[in-house]
Amino acid sequence: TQSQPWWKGGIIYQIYPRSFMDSSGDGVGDLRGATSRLPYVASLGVDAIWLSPFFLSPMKDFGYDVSDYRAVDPLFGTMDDFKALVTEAHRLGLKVVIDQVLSHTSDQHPWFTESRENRTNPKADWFVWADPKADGTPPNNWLSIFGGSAWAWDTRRGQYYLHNFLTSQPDLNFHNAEMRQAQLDNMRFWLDLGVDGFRLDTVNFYYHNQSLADNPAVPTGESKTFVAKGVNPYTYQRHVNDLSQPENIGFLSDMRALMDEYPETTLVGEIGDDKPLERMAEYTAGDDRLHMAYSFDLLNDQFGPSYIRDVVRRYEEGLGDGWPCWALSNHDVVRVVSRWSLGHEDAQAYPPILMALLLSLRGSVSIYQGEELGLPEADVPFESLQDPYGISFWPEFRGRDGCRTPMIWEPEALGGFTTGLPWLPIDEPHLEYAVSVQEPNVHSILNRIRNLIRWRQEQPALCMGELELVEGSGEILCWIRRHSDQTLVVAINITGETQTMPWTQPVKYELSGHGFSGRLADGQIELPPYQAFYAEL
Ligand code: TEU
Repeated sequence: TQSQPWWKGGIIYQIYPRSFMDSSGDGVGDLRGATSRLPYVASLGVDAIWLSPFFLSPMKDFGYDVSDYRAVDPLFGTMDDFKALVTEAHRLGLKVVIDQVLSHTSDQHPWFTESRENRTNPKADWFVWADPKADGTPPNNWLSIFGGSAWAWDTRRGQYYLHNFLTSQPDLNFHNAEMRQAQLDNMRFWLDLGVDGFRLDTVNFYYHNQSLADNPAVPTGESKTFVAKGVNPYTYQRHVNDLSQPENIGFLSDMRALMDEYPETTLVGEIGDDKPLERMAEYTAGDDRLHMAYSFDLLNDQFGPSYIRDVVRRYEEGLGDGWPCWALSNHDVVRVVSRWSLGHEDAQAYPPILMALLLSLRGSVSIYQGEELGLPEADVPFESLQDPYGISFWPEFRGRDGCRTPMIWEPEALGGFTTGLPWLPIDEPHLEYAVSVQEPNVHSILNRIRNLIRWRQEQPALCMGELELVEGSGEILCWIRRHSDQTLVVAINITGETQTMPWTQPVKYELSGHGFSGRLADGQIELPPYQAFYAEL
């Protein structure tokens, strides 16, 4: 097998530290807790972990509002706890990717405290400040992703500041070179501590258009796509001038130059954009930008064979030499088995076939904690909501707490997650999915998925091969993956009915060991509900 960097085709397991494992009994997960569960993560056969933010933060957006880029929040532990986590991960053969929320800070960050003081201080230009219009209203029509104007009034400076998310997340001004250097220095701090990569939060939001021109409206007729379940229903403008400015590419190159000083490291950018694929291709082109672009195309509400086939086709045609990182779940969206549900799926069989789909795509893969257990979305009542995004938009949009409830280790009231009062309620229907319940059962979702991951890691064509769509496959998702050491065909049935498709090409042999029961007979691939078929060509 040709040697490839670990991240290319690698599998990353996302840990949301607040909800993974609590070692201190305060009801909030922490780094020591996470470290204690790393052997479990390693047992899944994944290559790396991605840790959502654990930095000092007032936690208005649960860590995506950073007030010190180089400090561990006491809620999560100490710097020594972080070092111990990295050591243990590396001992277990796991790479460590951490979040970097460089686009905005918390309003409690000392940079912002200084910047808002007056218009002449040394950090006056580190954030995006603008005068009101003549009538006192905000400088333009830009909207916050979390609702309302993207501008907040600051009385002391007598100016508005930009915030793409909460008002407590002021947007940094990337047109300021000193600030950019400070962020690169912050990244170097973590690289020197041995981290293997960064997940770059909202990487396309870094620069804004300095002309402060209004954003164009979404054409009527298209706006309904924004009202889909799970999406902020009040967004009615395209984000043209507040994100993805041409200058961004220069900063991607600066970050890449830094990473290139640290061999075997990676940058994966989160790119939520009006033109996602175009942006992903642009951001990962060549060897001097990002290594990977995190794909949102399987994180929305659309699903089903024809939608997924269309996504695969668009990526093959549009990504060029760029490299995607796929995910079906994360800490921002409804858990996939619920989001992609018609209401009658087989709760045992659906999660493994969705994992088979994810692991058959060309690219790297990110799995979200609990996805390997088949967890559905938790039902969090309004009184227990924590996410400000959900509190603002309830009930049209219920926010992100339903995918952030604690991991379930034991089938007990507190899920084996904590001994205290959990920060979000343990979802009772989740208890039967507990790790300790699934471990001893070879047919459990967890064991089927673990087996599948381990099997996939041994198929070079699935890890890094090219992809060619097979036409005429009906409701079956079918493609050929080709690598110098292996060519294989994969056929996947994510529906609840038996599906067949013609197959006339000769196969060398059918592959086994993946746990699925599709078969080839009489010139047809036959797939019972939620089954897959793999053969070497
Ligand atoms: O998410 C960015 C985010 O909200 C996108 O999913 C957004 O919906 C998309 O870009 C719109 O086009 C990240 C974090 O994952 C999230 O938890 C944070 O709240 C957010 O950034 C702000 O830091």
